[in-house]
Amino acid sequence: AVRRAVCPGSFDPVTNGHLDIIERASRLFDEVVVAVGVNKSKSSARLFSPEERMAMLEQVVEPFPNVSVAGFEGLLTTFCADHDVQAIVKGLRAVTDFDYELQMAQMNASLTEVETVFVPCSPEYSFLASSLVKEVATFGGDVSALVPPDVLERLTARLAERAA
Ligand code: COD
Repeated sequence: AVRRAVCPGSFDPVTNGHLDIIERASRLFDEVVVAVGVNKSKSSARLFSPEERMAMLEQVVEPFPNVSVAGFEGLLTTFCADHDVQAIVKGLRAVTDFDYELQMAQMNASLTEVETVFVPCSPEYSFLASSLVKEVATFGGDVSALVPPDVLERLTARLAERAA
């Protein structure tokens, strides 16, 4: 049977830390679906629309033939059931991620018995978060080592639009 995993997130925008986890998941599983959450609750705080976030992801996962990109609304466990996904892959940056991730993993397992696999993030990305990338870039800091080149370009353009 095909072993299929999901890498879920907001990806606003995708960072090199996300990409590291996606790439490693692609070596562990036959197929990986990167699922972009489009729940309305936090949408006003987003810099990029769901379509833009998915387009950036599609560009950066192009080198990995067994990775695809999808959007999802509602519960992640519903997405897993609909797409025949057996495992949720999450990157852990620090113990502070663990509390919340463990709680979500146990809730998700109680809903559908889907397994969550934690992958320790690479040390060079342990401080990396989309929110910090946006904040640093907004105030003119150099984030070129933290996001893929195409994402940097879109981020720079979007922030310039916002400032205008
Ligand atoms: N290094 C490695 N991994 C990283 C890094 C990094 N620097 N940064 C982030 N990650 C990984 C983490 O595993 C993280 O979970 C994932 O990438 C995505 O990160 P974000 O910030 O883009 O996404 P989040 O945390 O906002 O996404 C949360 C979900 C959308 C996954 C979650 O809210 C969800 O499942 N929502 C659907 C509704 C639902 O089912 N709720 C019930 C849950 S019990």
